[in-house]
Amino acid sequence: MENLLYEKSDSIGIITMNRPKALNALNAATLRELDSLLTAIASDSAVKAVIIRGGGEKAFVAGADITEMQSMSAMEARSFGKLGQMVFNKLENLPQPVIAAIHGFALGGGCELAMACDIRIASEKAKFGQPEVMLGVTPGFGGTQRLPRLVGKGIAKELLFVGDQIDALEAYRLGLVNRVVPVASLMEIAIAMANKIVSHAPVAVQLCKAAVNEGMDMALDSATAYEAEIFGLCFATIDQKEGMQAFVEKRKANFAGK
Ligand code: CO8
Repeated sequence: MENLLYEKSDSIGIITMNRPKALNALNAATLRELDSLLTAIASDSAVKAVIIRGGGEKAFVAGADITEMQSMSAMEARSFGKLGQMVFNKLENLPQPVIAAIHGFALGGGCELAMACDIRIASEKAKFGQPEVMLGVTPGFGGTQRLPRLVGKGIAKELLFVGDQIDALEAYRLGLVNRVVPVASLMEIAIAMANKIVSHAPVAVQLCKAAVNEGMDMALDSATAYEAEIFGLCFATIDQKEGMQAFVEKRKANFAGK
């Protein structure tokens, strides 16, 4: 891959957005690489959690690639937007939980990438924003939809219309990120969280993710009915038997992921 790095550390897959000279801006080639990588990760049962981070010192991702978009026709821009949306939807619905470890700029498509992850951990130096209106465009990789779902309609509209950058503490206050941590500890804390997640029953974690993602788009009675189905499904796993047996025997569970 030209624009991404991928490494596996135990059962954690670590994706690094790797165009630091362009502050990891998302061009079509990067989105296609991410698409292929996510397809591979989705079917890799050895990977139980994923972390996405930005390469270099300055940025998580500073947006979609403006130089590539500059001369696009309306139809080309529409296809580019659809490519980004497809990849971010795939990321959001990846079976494994995904943590964004965000340092530096997460602007435009970078903020949209972070919002498609399950959990966002920001360094104290991270900056967030949807500055698209300053370029004469709207967000196009799901930002107008995921931002209000995370922070509410009014705050989302302010961020979208005003376009200001906000710092990590403000992003935390608004519910855009889960935690703010010192720059030097960002990856250590992200990996510790991922390790804690992977120590639990992987099928149960994946079903929790599916329940939240699917249920949020349903009426409450349908969503709770869906929850009952997947709760029942857990009892078809070896891990449910092991988890409850271990509790009764007062020992640590040893999950097989089945
Ligand atoms: N695209 C392309 N190149 C970029 C981008 C970007 N989004 N951001 C930074 N770069 C490049 C710069 O051009 C520069 O390149 P070079 O060294 O060759 O001149 C290099 O990265 C370093 O950037 P700066 O020199 O500007 O660094 P500063 O520290 O001075 O500033 C900023 C950092 C504030 C992050 C500044 O680079 C900036 O404002 N970047 C653009 C941020 C932005 O507007 N992002 C939103 C882009 S639009 C978008 O994401 C829409 C998504 C949906 C698309 C749907 C398509 C249909």
